[in-house]
Amino acid sequence: MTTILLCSGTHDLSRLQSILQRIAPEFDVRLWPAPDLDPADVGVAVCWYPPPGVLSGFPSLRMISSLAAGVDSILADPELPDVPVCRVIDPNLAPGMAEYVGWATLYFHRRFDEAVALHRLREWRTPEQRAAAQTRVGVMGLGVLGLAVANFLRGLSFDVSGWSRTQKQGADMTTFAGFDELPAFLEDRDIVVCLLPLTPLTRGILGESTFALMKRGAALINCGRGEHLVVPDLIAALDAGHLRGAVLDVFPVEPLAADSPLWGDPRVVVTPHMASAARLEVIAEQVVANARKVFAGAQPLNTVDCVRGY
Ligand code: NDP
Ligand code: OXD
Repeated sequence: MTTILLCSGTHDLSRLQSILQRIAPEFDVRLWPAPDLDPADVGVAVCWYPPPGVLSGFPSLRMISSLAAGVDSILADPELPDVPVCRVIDPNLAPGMAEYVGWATLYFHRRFDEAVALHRLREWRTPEQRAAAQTRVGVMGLGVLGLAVANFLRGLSFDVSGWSRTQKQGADMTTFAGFDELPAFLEDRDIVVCLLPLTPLTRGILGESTFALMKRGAALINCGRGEHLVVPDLIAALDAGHLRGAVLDVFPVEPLAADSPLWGDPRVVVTPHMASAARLEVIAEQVVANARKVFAGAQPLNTVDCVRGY
């Protein structure tokens, strides 16, 4: 019997194991590490932060699946086997992300950050208010999530533009592409949202040089990956008054370390990687559908380009 191996160095995947066992009895579903497992039986690996090198130990592997939208933790493995790598696209992920970014955008646009600071001081003063159409939001990454977020914000009347790697035709909003157009994209944005995948080109993109391109008083929302952000550069930009504040959902090490300066910084909102998540049932259904395809000789769905990194 072919084994589907669930492999994470950071998360307990036993609930996903139960669902997979129930819906795909033709597979043996195991949790890594499984010392009694014959490595040659493993045909599919479902991963979230797999320890580097582990996947290269399975000679019959036919497919690797992320259990989420992002695949960065899989592609980071220097010994990654040369098999298709897939991701999960839960149709509810984009609406969830739109809610989260919608909230964070309103937080800055309606100046709740200022209102909360005034509350702490017991000071009754109305922060400046303006119409949504006067607040310019820039969305970095116009993929499944970035486009959904951009459209949601446009529905709230914000002035939205987007930035991606390749040119977008017919996006019905102003778009920019590539690093050459990053300055023009950023220069007038009041709020910048990062929904990029983590790749060699995007690692550290939220750092000093990008902040220098942002207008004074702009705010940052990062829902991509923690490694997009250079924390000391953010703190320096906040201290200099260049950036106004940040809502951060993702961190290079999660949970965020207890001694991180971000916890106590009143200009920063820290949330525990909660912006949006695929449901276990959807993950299980998509993994099984893809595993069945692969063993029937067909191409799996939602594969990523391992060279491009997303
Ligand atoms: P997609 O792969 O659908 O889209 C990625 C977008 O980023 C594309 O528009 C792509 O451009 C753009 N992009 C990639 N590289 C570059 C670059 N070098 N310069 C400019 N643009 C670039 O990803 P999703 O929308 O599905 O997800 C994005 C990320 O969101 C995930 O990788 C994950 O890290 C994060 N995420 C976070 C969650 C959370 O709860 N915080 C939940 C789910 C995902 P192009 O269109 O030209 O290819
Ligand atoms: C994802 C995530 O990549 O939850 O789906 O971060």
